[in-house]
Amino acid sequence: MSSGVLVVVPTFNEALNLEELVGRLLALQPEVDVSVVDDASPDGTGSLADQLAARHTDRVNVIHRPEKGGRGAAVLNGLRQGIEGGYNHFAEMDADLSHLPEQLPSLLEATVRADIVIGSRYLPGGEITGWSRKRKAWSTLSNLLIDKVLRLPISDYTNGFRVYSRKAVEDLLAADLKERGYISLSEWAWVLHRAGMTFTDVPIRFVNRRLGTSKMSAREAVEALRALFRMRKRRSR
Ligand SMILES: Nc1nc2c(ncn2[C@@H]2O[C@H](COP(=O)(O)OP(=O)(O)OP(=O)(O)O)[C@@H](O)[C@H]2O)c(=O)[nH]1
Ligand SMILES: [Mg+2]
Repeated sequence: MSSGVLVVVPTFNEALNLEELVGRLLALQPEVDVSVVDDASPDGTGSLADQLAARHTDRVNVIHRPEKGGRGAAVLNGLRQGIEGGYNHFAEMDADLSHLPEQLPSLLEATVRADIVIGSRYLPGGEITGWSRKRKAWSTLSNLLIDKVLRLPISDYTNGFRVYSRKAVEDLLAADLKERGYISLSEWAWVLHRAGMTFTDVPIRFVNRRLGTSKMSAREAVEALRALFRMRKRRSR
């Protein structure tokens, strides 16, 4: 049984990024283990992940899901398995190297002051590199909109670079979660805040993906907006 840190990495078509990401994660101090959750990526990410797991049997694990089922649902799968594996802290991050593995230790250090540590692009010292002005504006706007509805003590609702305590993940797994896509990040923060969990955020540098393509689609964006209104309804009950 492990007592360390498990990093859950959701993947869909990330074959061009995964090997570098896993290599950089395995080089970190303190050591972390990695769980790749792949949704039957047509580009072979799943078999690449299997090869990495075979190379690092005790540190890399792969979960294969039969079809693309959303970033949030994939991460939840990895967290569930990690709880069974006995880990004490759980990180989640994107596979496309937008989240720098080398910044994970600063998130882990902050676990002394809160149950959930959020890597934030919007704190002083945080930054986004490589995004067009339009994309930055959209991200800022959606963050403001979500904050208007949820009003949580966090500065970045949509960045999937986070660390959770074991207790936070246990609460999450017991909660009535409705969302599966990117908006899960906001739903989880909301649910955990209601459960009395504490939050802190740490500035991070977000680097636009250089390889592979975005899975964020207009459909995901519309679904996220719908989800936000569902949460507003649930909040007023
Ligand atoms: N397992 C799984 N992973 C997913 C799914 N959708 C997205 N991902 C992964 O979630 C992470 C974030 O997705 P991205 O496509 O990078 O989304 P984004 O960061 O908003 O978009 P870009 O800035 O263009 O990269 C990546 O590691 C994706 O491979 C999904 O349905 N299932
Ligand atoms: Mg990305």
